[in-house]
Amino acid sequence: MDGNLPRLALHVPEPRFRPGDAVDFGALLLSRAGEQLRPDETCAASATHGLCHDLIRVLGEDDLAHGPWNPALDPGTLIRMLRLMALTRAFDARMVRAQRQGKTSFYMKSTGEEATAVATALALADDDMVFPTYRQQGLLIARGYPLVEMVDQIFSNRADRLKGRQLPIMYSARAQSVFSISGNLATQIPQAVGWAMASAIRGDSRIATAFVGEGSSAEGDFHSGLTFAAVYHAPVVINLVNNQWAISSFSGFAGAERTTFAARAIGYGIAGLRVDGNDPLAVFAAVRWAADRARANAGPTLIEHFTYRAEGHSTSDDPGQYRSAAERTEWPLGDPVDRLMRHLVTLGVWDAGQQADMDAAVDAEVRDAVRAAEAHGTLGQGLHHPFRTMFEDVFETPPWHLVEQSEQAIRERRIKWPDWSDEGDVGERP
Ligand SMILES: Cc1ncc(C[n+]2csc(CCOP(=O)(O)OP(=O)(O)O)c2C)c(N)n1
Ligand SMILES: [Mg+2]
Repeated sequence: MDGNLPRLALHVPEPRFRPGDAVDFGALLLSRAGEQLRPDETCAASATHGLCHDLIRVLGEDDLAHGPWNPALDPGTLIRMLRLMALTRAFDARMVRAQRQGKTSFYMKSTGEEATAVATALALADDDMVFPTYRQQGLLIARGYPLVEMVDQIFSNRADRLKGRQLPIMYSARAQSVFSISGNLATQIPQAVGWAMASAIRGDSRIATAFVGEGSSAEGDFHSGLTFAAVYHAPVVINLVNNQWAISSFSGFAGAERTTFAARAIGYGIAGLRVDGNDPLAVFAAVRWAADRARANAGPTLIEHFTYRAEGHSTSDDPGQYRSAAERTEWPLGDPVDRLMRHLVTLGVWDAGQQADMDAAVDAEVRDAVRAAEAHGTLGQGLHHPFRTMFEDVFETPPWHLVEQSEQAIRERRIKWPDWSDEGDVGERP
Protein backbone atom coordinates (compact mmCIF):
# COMPACT_ATOMS: atom_id res chain seq x y z
CA MET A 1 0.00 0.00 0.00
CA ASP A 2 1.41 3.31 -1.09
CA GLY A 3 0.50 6.31 1.07
CA ASN A 4 -3.04 7.52 0.75
CA LEU A 5 -3.75 5.91 -2.59
CA PRO A 6 -7.08 4.11 -2.62
CA ARG A 7 -7.03 0.36 -2.32
CA LEU A 8 -7.67 -1.12 -5.76
CA ALA A 9 -10.86 -3.07 -6.17
CA LEU A 10 -12.64 -5.01 -8.89
CA HIS A 11 -16.25 -4.84 -9.84
CA VAL A 12 -17.85 -8.28 -9.99
CA PRO A 13 -21.19 -8.17 -11.83
CA GLU A 14 -24.23 -9.49 -10.02
CA PRO A 15 -27.60 -10.15 -11.71
CA ARG A 16 -30.42 -7.90 -10.52
CA PHE A 17 -32.81 -10.71 -9.67
CA ARG A 18 -32.14 -13.99 -7.91
CA PRO A 19 -34.57 -16.86 -7.13
CA GLY A 20 -37.57 -15.59 -5.21
CA ASP A 21 -36.94 -11.92 -6.02
CA ALA A 22 -39.72 -9.73 -7.40
CA VAL A 23 -38.77 -8.55 -10.88
CA ASP A 24 -39.07 -5.05 -12.28
CA PHE A 25 -37.84 -4.38 -15.81
CA GLY A 26 -38.91 -0.73 -15.60
CA ALA A 27 -35.32 0.46 -16.02
CA LEU A 28 -35.07 -1.05 -19.52
CA LEU A 29 -35.11 1.59 -22.20
CA LEU A 30 -37.66 0.33 -24.69
CA SER A 31 -38.29 2.55 -27.65
CA ARG A 32 -41.66 2.66 -29.35
CA ALA A 33 -42.35 0.57 -32.42
CA GLY A 34 -41.90 2.41 -35.69
CA GLU A 35 -39.80 5.28 -34.30
CA GLN A 36 -36.38 4.11 -35.44
CA LEU A 37 -34.84 5.62 -38.57
CA ARG A 38 -33.97 3.25 -41.38
CA PRO A 39 -30.87 4.36 -43.27
CA ASP A 40 -30.17 3.10 -46.78
CA GLU A 41 -28.51 -0.35 -46.92
CA THR A 42 -25.37 1.10 -48.48
CA CYS A 43 -25.00 3.98 -45.98
CA ALA A 44 -21.77 4.75 -44.14
CA ALA A 45 -21.44 2.38 -41.17
CA SER A 46 -21.55 5.36 -38.82
CA ALA A 47 -25.11 6.16 -39.98
CA THR A 48 -26.25 3.01 -38.14
CA HIS A 49 -24.45 3.68 -34.90
CA GLY A 50 -27.36 5.50 -33.27
CA LEU A 51 -29.37 2.32 -33.79
CA CYS A 52 -26.85 0.38 -31.69
CA HIS A 53 -28.22 2.12 -28.59
CA ASP A 54 -31.83 1.99 -29.72
CA LEU A 55 -34.10 -0.97 -30.44
CA ILE A 56 -35.63 -1.56 -33.86
CA ARG A 57 -39.27 -2.47 -33.32
CA VAL A 58 -42.09 -2.91 -35.82
CA LEU A 59 -44.97 -4.56 -33.96
CA GLY A 60 -46.60 -2.05 -31.61
CA GLU A 61 -48.78 -2.38 -28.54
CA ASP A 62 -51.74 -2.25 -30.95
CA ASP A 63 -50.42 -5.42 -32.69
CA LEU A 64 -50.00 -3.52 -35.95
CA ALA A 65 -46.79 -2.98 -37.94
CA HIS A 66 -45.26 0.49 -37.82
CA GLY A 67 -42.53 2.63 -39.31
CA PRO A 68 -39.82 2.45 -41.94
CA TRP A 69 -38.59 -0.97 -40.81
CA ASN A 70 -41.97 -2.59 -41.51
CA PRO A 71 -41.05 -5.23 -44.13
CA ALA A 72 -44.65 -5.18 -45.44
CA LEU A 73 -44.84 -8.95 -45.85
CA ASP A 74 -47.95 -10.44 -47.40
CA PRO A 75 -50.30 -12.46 -45.14
CA GLY A 76 -49.22 -15.75 -46.73
CA THR A 77 -45.59 -15.15 -45.73
CA LEU A 78 -46.62 -14.05 -42.24
CA ILE A 79 -48.68 -17.20 -41.74
CA ARG A 80 -45.78 -19.30 -42.98
CA MET A 81 -43.51 -17.56 -40.48
CA LEU A 82 -46.00 -18.22 -37.69
CA ARG A 83 -46.28 -21.87 -38.64
CA LEU A 84 -42.50 -22.36 -38.71
CA MET A 85 -42.14 -20.81 -35.26
CA ALA A 86 -44.99 -22.96 -33.91
CA LEU A 87 -43.44 -26.05 -35.49
CA THR A 88 -40.11 -25.25 -33.86
CA ARG A 89 -41.84 -24.85 -30.51
CA ALA A 90 -43.72 -28.12 -30.90
CA PHE A 91 -40.48 -29.87 -31.89
CA ASP A 92 -38.72 -28.53 -28.80
CA ALA A 93 -41.55 -29.64 -26.52
CA ARG A 94 -41.51 -33.22 -27.84
CA MET A 95 -37.74 -33.49 -27.75
CA VAL A 96 -37.65 -32.54 -24.09
CA ARG A 97 -40.23 -35.24 -23.41
CA ALA A 98 -38.11 -37.71 -25.40
CA GLN A 99 -35.09 -36.78 -23.27
CA ARG A 100 -37.06 -37.37 -20.07
CA GLN A 101 -38.06 -40.79 -21.47
CA GLY A 102 -34.42 -41.73 -22.06
CA LYS A 103 -34.55 -41.62 -25.86
CA THR A 104 -31.73 -39.10 -25.96
CA SER A 105 -29.20 -37.86 -23.44
CA PHE A 106 -29.58 -34.16 -24.09
CA TYR A 107 -31.68 -31.44 -25.65
CA MET A 108 -31.73 -27.63 -25.88
CA LYS A 109 -34.91 -25.62 -26.45
CA SER A 110 -35.19 -22.25 -28.14
CA THR A 111 -38.42 -21.20 -26.43
CA GLY A 112 -39.01 -17.47 -26.72
CA GLU A 113 -36.22 -17.07 -29.28
CA GLU A 114 -37.90 -18.72 -32.28
CA ALA A 115 -38.12 -15.44 -34.20
CA THR A 116 -34.35 -14.91 -34.16
CA ALA A 117 -33.84 -18.11 -36.19
CA VAL A 118 -37.04 -18.40 -38.23
CA ALA A 119 -37.36 -14.77 -39.33
CA THR A 120 -33.63 -14.74 -40.11
CA ALA A 121 -34.02 -17.82 -42.32
CA LEU A 122 -36.89 -16.19 -44.22
CA ALA A 123 -34.95 -12.95 -44.67
CA LEU A 124 -31.92 -14.71 -46.18
CA ALA A 125 -31.62 -16.39 -49.54
CA ASP A 126 -31.94 -20.16 -49.18
CA ASP A 127 -28.34 -20.73 -50.28
CA ASP A 128 -26.73 -18.07 -48.08
CA MET A 129 -24.30 -20.02 -45.93
CA VAL A 130 -25.18 -20.18 -42.24
CA PHE A 131 -22.92 -20.97 -39.30
CA PRO A 132 -25.40 -21.46 -36.44
CA THR A 133 -25.01 -22.46 -32.83
CA TYR A 134 -27.18 -24.97 -30.99
CA ARG A 135 -30.25 -22.73 -30.55
CA GLN A 136 -31.16 -22.15 -34.21
CA GLN A 137 -33.18 -25.31 -34.84
CA GLY A 138 -35.82 -22.94 -36.24
CA LEU A 139 -33.46 -22.11 -39.06
CA LEU A 140 -33.01 -25.74 -40.09
CA ILE A 141 -36.75 -26.27 -39.89
CA ALA A 142 -37.39 -23.14 -41.96
CA ARG A 143 -34.94 -24.36 -44.59
CA GLY A 144 -36.82 -27.63 -44.88
CA TYR A 145 -34.33 -29.95 -43.20
CA PRO A 146 -36.38 -33.12 -42.59
CA LEU A 147 -37.66 -33.34 -39.01
CA VAL A 148 -37.10 -37.08 -38.98
CA GLU A 149 -33.40 -36.58 -39.70
CA MET A 150 -33.17 -34.10 -36.85
CA VAL A 151 -34.73 -36.68 -34.53
CA ASP A 152 -32.45 -39.43 -35.90
CA GLN A 153 -29.48 -37.29 -34.94
CA ILE A 154 -30.94 -36.52 -31.50
CA PHE A 155 -31.58 -40.24 -30.87
CA SER A 156 -28.09 -41.23 -32.15
CA ASN A 157 -29.77 -44.07 -34.03
CA ARG A 158 -29.01 -46.21 -37.07
CA ALA A 159 -30.24 -43.51 -39.44
CA ASP A 160 -28.23 -40.71 -37.82
CA ARG A 161 -26.09 -39.47 -40.67
CA LEU A 162 -23.47 -38.34 -38.18
CA LYS A 163 -23.29 -41.91 -36.79
CA GLY A 164 -23.69 -40.89 -33.17
CA ARG A 165 -20.43 -38.97 -33.18
CA GLN A 166 -21.89 -35.57 -32.40
CA LEU A 167 -23.67 -34.38 -29.28
CA PRO A 168 -27.45 -34.50 -29.83
CA ILE A 169 -28.69 -31.31 -31.64
CA MET A 170 -25.34 -30.67 -33.33
CA TYR A 171 -26.69 -31.27 -36.81
CA SER A 172 -24.90 -30.93 -40.11
CA ALA A 173 -26.99 -30.02 -43.14
CA ARG A 174 -24.90 -29.45 -46.26
CA ALA A 175 -27.85 -29.45 -48.66
CA GLN A 176 -29.46 -26.65 -46.65
CA SER A 177 -26.22 -24.60 -46.59
CA VAL A 178 -26.00 -25.02 -42.83
CA PHE A 179 -22.52 -25.65 -41.47
CA SER A 180 -21.98 -28.40 -38.87
CA ILE A 181 -22.87 -27.13 -35.43
CA SER A 182 -19.85 -26.99 -33.18
CA GLY A 183 -19.90 -26.91 -29.39
CA ASN A 184 -16.76 -24.77 -29.49
CA LEU A 185 -18.66 -21.55 -29.21
CA ALA A 186 -17.77 -18.40 -31.15
CA THR A 187 -15.73 -20.43 -33.67
CA GLN A 188 -18.74 -19.70 -35.87
CA ILE A 189 -17.58 -16.10 -36.28
CA PRO A 190 -14.12 -16.56 -37.85
CA GLN A 191 -15.51 -19.49 -39.85
CA ALA A 192 -18.37 -17.43 -41.30
CA VAL A 193 -16.11 -14.46 -41.95
CA GLY A 194 -13.55 -16.72 -43.63
CA TRP A 195 -16.26 -18.36 -45.72
CA ALA A 196 -17.59 -14.93 -46.74
CA MET A 197 -14.09 -13.79 -47.68
CA ALA A 198 -13.58 -16.93 -49.76
CA SER A 199 -16.90 -16.31 -51.49
CA ALA A 200 -15.74 -12.80 -52.41
CA ILE A 201 -12.30 -13.99 -53.50
CA ARG A 202 -13.97 -16.49 -55.84
CA GLY A 203 -16.19 -13.75 -57.23
CA ASP A 204 -19.32 -15.57 -56.03
CA SER A 205 -22.51 -13.81 -54.89
CA ARG A 206 -23.37 -15.90 -51.80
CA ILE A 207 -23.00 -14.26 -48.41
CA ALA A 208 -22.46 -15.86 -45.00
CA THR A 209 -24.27 -15.52 -41.69
CA ALA A 210 -23.09 -16.46 -38.23
CA PHE A 211 -24.82 -16.83 -34.89
CA VAL A 212 -23.29 -16.27 -31.49
CA GLY A 213 -24.78 -16.00 -28.01
CA GLU A 214 -24.11 -12.88 -25.97
CA GLY A 215 -22.11 -14.99 -23.51
CA SER A 216 -19.97 -16.49 -26.25
CA SER A 217 -19.29 -13.03 -27.66
CA ALA A 218 -16.79 -12.62 -24.83
CA GLU A 219 -14.58 -15.21 -26.59
CA GLY A 220 -11.50 -14.04 -28.49
CA ASP A 221 -12.82 -15.68 -31.67
CA PHE A 222 -15.66 -13.17 -31.80
CA HIS A 223 -13.26 -10.25 -31.80
CA SER A 224 -10.69 -11.61 -34.24
CA GLY A 225 -13.51 -12.56 -36.59
CA LEU A 226 -14.97 -9.08 -36.42
CA THR A 227 -11.57 -7.53 -37.09
CA PHE A 228 -11.19 -9.56 -40.29
CA ALA A 229 -14.77 -8.76 -41.32
CA ALA A 230 -14.22 -5.03 -40.77
CA VAL A 231 -10.82 -4.87 -42.47
CA TYR A 232 -11.85 -6.72 -45.64
CA HIS A 233 -15.52 -5.67 -45.84
CA ALA A 234 -16.45 -9.35 -45.70
CA PRO A 235 -19.98 -10.05 -46.98
CA VAL A 236 -21.22 -11.42 -43.68
CA VAL A 237 -24.06 -10.86 -41.21
CA ILE A 238 -23.20 -11.55 -37.58
CA ASN A 239 -26.27 -12.36 -35.48
CA LEU A 240 -25.59 -11.95 -31.79
CA VAL A 241 -28.51 -13.42 -29.84
CA ASN A 242 -28.64 -11.63 -26.51
CA ASN A 243 -31.00 -13.83 -24.50
CA GLN A 244 -29.40 -12.40 -21.34
CA TRP A 245 -28.15 -15.71 -19.95
CA ALA A 246 -25.18 -17.99 -20.66
CA ILE A 247 -26.13 -21.09 -18.67
CA SER A 248 -26.10 -19.59 -15.15
CA SER A 249 -24.03 -16.50 -15.98
CA PHE A 250 -25.99 -13.34 -16.73
CA SER A 251 -25.11 -11.04 -19.62
CA GLY A 252 -23.22 -8.68 -17.29
CA PHE A 253 -20.26 -11.08 -17.39
CA ALA A 254 -20.03 -10.59 -21.15
CA GLY A 255 -20.11 -6.79 -20.88
CA ALA A 256 -23.82 -5.90 -20.80
CA GLU A 257 -23.41 -3.52 -17.83
CA ARG A 258 -21.15 -1.28 -19.92
CA THR A 259 -22.91 -0.90 -23.24
CA THR A 260 -25.12 -2.79 -25.67
CA PHE A 261 -23.72 -5.73 -27.61
CA ALA A 262 -24.64 -3.99 -30.87
CA ALA A 263 -22.40 -1.09 -29.86
CA ARG A 264 -19.36 -3.28 -30.38
CA ALA A 265 -19.92 -2.54 -34.07
CA ILE A 266 -18.97 1.09 -33.37
CA GLY A 267 -15.50 0.11 -32.19
CA TYR A 268 -14.92 -1.97 -35.30
CA GLY A 269 -16.33 0.71 -37.60
CA ILE A 270 -18.91 -1.63 -39.11
CA ALA A 271 -22.69 -1.33 -39.33
CA GLY A 272 -24.61 -2.31 -36.21
CA LEU A 273 -28.31 -2.82 -35.54
CA ARG A 274 -30.09 -3.61 -32.28
CA VAL A 275 -33.41 -5.29 -32.78
CA ASP A 276 -36.31 -6.51 -30.67
CA GLY A 277 -35.63 -10.23 -31.02
CA ASN A 278 -39.19 -11.11 -30.01
CA ASP A 279 -40.63 -9.08 -32.89
CA PRO A 280 -40.43 -11.37 -35.95
CA LEU A 281 -41.09 -8.50 -38.36
CA ALA A 282 -38.27 -6.41 -36.91
CA VAL A 283 -35.89 -9.39 -37.03
CA PHE A 284 -36.84 -10.05 -40.65
CA ALA A 285 -36.32 -6.39 -41.59
CA ALA A 286 -32.96 -6.07 -39.83
CA VAL A 287 -31.53 -9.28 -41.31
CA ARG A 288 -32.81 -8.45 -44.80
CA TRP A 289 -31.23 -4.98 -44.51
CA ALA A 290 -27.87 -6.48 -43.45
CA ALA A 291 -27.99 -9.22 -46.10
CA ASP A 292 -28.72 -6.68 -48.84
CA ARG A 293 -25.87 -4.54 -47.53
CA ALA A 294 -23.46 -7.50 -47.66
CA ARG A 295 -24.66 -8.43 -51.17
CA ALA A 296 -24.03 -4.86 -52.31
CA ASN A 297 -20.40 -5.05 -51.10
CA ALA A 298 -21.17 -2.40 -48.50
CA GLY A 299 -19.68 -4.42 -45.64
CA PRO A 300 -20.55 -6.59 -42.66
CA THR A 301 -23.23 -5.92 -40.06
CA LEU A 302 -23.43 -6.91 -36.40
CA ILE A 303 -27.05 -7.42 -35.31
CA GLU A 304 -27.91 -7.75 -31.63
CA HIS A 305 -31.18 -9.64 -31.22
CA PHE A 306 -32.42 -8.57 -27.79
CA THR A 307 -34.50 -11.41 -26.38
CA TYR A 308 -34.94 -13.58 -23.31
CA ARG A 309 -34.13 -17.25 -22.77
CA ALA A 310 -37.53 -18.27 -21.46
CA GLU A 311 -36.49 -21.74 -20.25
CA GLY A 312 -33.45 -23.58 -18.97
CA HIS A 313 -30.17 -23.60 -20.86
CA SER A 314 -30.57 -27.30 -21.68
CA THR A 315 -32.16 -30.44 -20.25
CA SER A 316 -29.16 -30.55 -17.88
CA ASP A 317 -29.97 -27.18 -16.36
CA ASP A 318 -32.26 -25.91 -13.59
CA PRO A 319 -32.64 -22.13 -13.90
CA GLY A 320 -34.68 -22.05 -10.67
CA GLN A 321 -31.31 -22.28 -8.88
CA TYR A 322 -29.94 -18.98 -10.12
CA ARG A 323 -32.61 -16.63 -11.50
CA SER A 324 -36.04 -15.39 -10.55
CA ALA A 325 -38.93 -17.25 -12.17
CA ALA A 326 -40.73 -13.89 -12.41
CA GLU A 327 -38.29 -12.74 -15.10
CA ARG A 328 -40.13 -14.70 -17.72
CA THR A 329 -43.57 -13.40 -16.79
CA GLU A 330 -42.37 -9.80 -16.36
CA TRP A 331 -40.31 -9.72 -19.57
CA PRO A 332 -41.74 -6.70 -21.41
CA LEU A 333 -41.09 -7.80 -25.03
CA GLY A 334 -43.55 -10.68 -24.86
CA ASP A 335 -43.47 -13.89 -26.85
CA PRO A 336 -42.69 -13.95 -30.59
CA VAL A 337 -45.27 -16.60 -31.53
CA ASP A 338 -47.97 -14.85 -29.57
CA ARG A 339 -47.11 -11.43 -30.99
CA LEU A 340 -47.19 -12.57 -34.60
CA MET A 341 -50.43 -14.43 -34.03
CA ARG A 342 -52.08 -11.34 -32.52
CA HIS A 343 -50.81 -9.28 -35.45
CA LEU A 344 -52.47 -11.66 -37.92
CA VAL A 345 -55.71 -11.65 -35.92
CA THR A 346 -55.67 -7.83 -35.83
CA LEU A 347 -55.12 -7.76 -39.61
CA GLY A 348 -58.24 -9.91 -39.91
CA VAL A 349 -56.51 -12.79 -41.70
CA TRP A 350 -56.36 -15.23 -38.78
CA ASP A 351 -58.55 -16.43 -35.91
CA ALA A 352 -58.45 -18.64 -32.83
CA GLY A 353 -59.88 -21.62 -34.70
CA GLN A 354 -57.19 -21.47 -37.37
CA GLN A 355 -54.58 -21.15 -34.66
CA ALA A 356 -55.90 -24.23 -32.85
CA ASP A 357 -55.91 -26.21 -36.12
CA MET A 358 -52.36 -25.14 -36.85
CA ASP A 359 -51.15 -26.06 -33.35
CA ALA A 360 -52.69 -29.51 -33.75
CA ALA A 361 -51.20 -29.93 -37.24
CA VAL A 362 -47.64 -29.00 -36.23
CA ASP A 363 -47.82 -31.27 -33.21
CA ALA A 364 -48.98 -34.16 -35.41
CA GLU A 365 -46.16 -33.45 -37.84
CA VAL A 366 -43.60 -33.68 -35.04
CA ARG A 367 -45.25 -36.78 -33.56
CA ASP A 368 -45.07 -38.55 -36.94
CA ALA A 369 -41.41 -37.62 -37.35
CA VAL A 370 -40.62 -38.98 -33.88
CA ARG A 371 -42.44 -42.24 -34.65
CA ALA A 372 -40.53 -42.66 -37.90
CA ALA A 373 -37.23 -41.97 -36.13
CA GLU A 374 -38.05 -44.39 -33.30
CA ALA A 375 -38.21 -47.15 -35.88
CA HIS A 376 -34.53 -46.38 -36.54
CA GLY A 377 -33.74 -46.69 -32.82
CA THR A 378 -33.32 -44.49 -29.77
CA LEU A 379 -30.47 -43.90 -27.38
CA GLY A 380 -31.87 -46.22 -24.72
CA GLN A 381 -32.97 -49.09 -26.93
CA GLY A 382 -30.12 -49.84 -29.25
CA LEU A 383 -30.03 -49.78 -33.04
CA HIS A 384 -26.93 -47.63 -32.98
CA HIS A 385 -24.27 -47.65 -35.62
CA PRO A 386 -22.03 -50.71 -35.29
CA PHE A 387 -19.32 -50.21 -32.70
CA ARG A 388 -16.46 -50.61 -35.17
CA THR A 389 -17.66 -47.66 -37.25
CA MET A 390 -16.27 -45.26 -34.68
CA PHE A 391 -12.84 -46.00 -36.14
CA GLU A 392 -13.92 -45.35 -39.73
CA ASP A 393 -14.19 -42.33 -42.03
CA VAL A 394 -11.08 -40.46 -40.92
CA PHE A 395 -8.29 -42.18 -42.86
CA GLU A 396 -8.68 -43.69 -46.31
CA THR A 397 -6.37 -46.45 -45.12
CA PRO A 398 -6.43 -46.66 -41.32
CA PRO A 399 -2.91 -46.61 -39.81
CA TRP A 400 -1.70 -49.75 -38.00
CA HIS A 401 -2.11 -48.34 -34.50
CA LEU A 402 -5.79 -47.51 -35.09
CA VAL A 403 -6.42 -50.95 -36.54
CA GLU A 404 -4.82 -52.44 -33.44
CA GLN A 405 -6.86 -50.23 -31.08
CA SER A 406 -10.05 -51.03 -32.93
CA GLU A 407 -9.44 -54.79 -32.72
CA GLN A 408 -8.62 -54.53 -29.03
CA ALA A 409 -11.73 -52.44 -28.31
CA ILE A 410 -13.97 -54.90 -30.12
CA ARG A 411 -12.36 -57.85 -28.27
CA GLU A 412 -12.84 -56.19 -24.89
CA ARG A 413 -16.39 -55.31 -25.73
CA ARG A 414 -17.21 -58.95 -26.56
CA ILE A 415 -15.78 -60.05 -23.21
CA LYS A 416 -17.62 -57.38 -21.26
CA TRP A 417 -20.96 -57.64 -23.08
CA PRO A 418 -21.05 -61.08 -24.72
CA ASP A 419 -24.75 -60.70 -25.62
CA TRP A 420 -24.25 -57.58 -27.68
CA SER A 421 -23.96 -57.86 -31.42
CA ASP A 422 -20.96 -56.47 -33.28
CA GLU A 423 -23.42 -55.04 -35.77
CA GLY A 424 -24.99 -52.68 -33.24
CA ASP A 425 -27.06 -53.19 -30.16
CA VAL A 426 -30.35 -54.52 -31.45
CA GLY A 427 -33.22 -54.75 -29.00
CA GLU A 428 -33.23 -53.96 -25.28
CA ARG A 429 -29.87 -53.58 -23.66
CA PRO A 430 -29.06 -56.55 -21.41
C1 LIG B 1 -15.57 -22.02 -26.18
C2 LIG B 1 -16.60 -22.57 -25.25
N1 LIG B 1 -16.56 -22.22 -23.94
C3 LIG B 1 -17.45 -22.73 -23.07
C4 LIG B 1 -18.43 -23.60 -23.51
C5 LIG B 1 -19.44 -24.19 -22.52
N2 LIG B 1 -20.74 -23.58 -22.77
C6 LIG B 1 -21.69 -24.24 -23.49
S1 LIG B 1 -23.06 -23.32 -23.68
C7 LIG B 1 -22.41 -22.03 -22.80
C8 LIG B 1 -23.20 -20.76 -22.61
C9 LIG B 1 -23.25 -19.93 -23.84
O1 LIG B 1 -24.11 -18.86 -23.63
P1 LIG B 1 -24.52 -17.90 -24.79
O2 LIG B 1 -23.38 -17.67 -25.69
O3 LIG B 1 -25.15 -16.70 -24.20
O4 LIG B 1 -25.61 -18.75 -25.62
P2 LIG B 1 -27.03 -19.28 -25.15
O5 LIG B 1 -26.83 -20.60 -24.49
O6 LIG B 1 -27.62 -18.27 -24.25
O7 LIG B 1 -27.85 -19.44 -26.39
C10 LIG B 1 -21.14 -22.34 -22.35
C11 LIG B 1 -20.33 -21.46 -21.50
C12 LIG B 1 -18.42 -23.96 -24.87
N3 LIG B 1 -19.31 -24.81 -25.37
N4 LIG B 1 -17.50 -23.43 -25.73
MG1 LIG C 1 -27.13 -16.26 -23.99
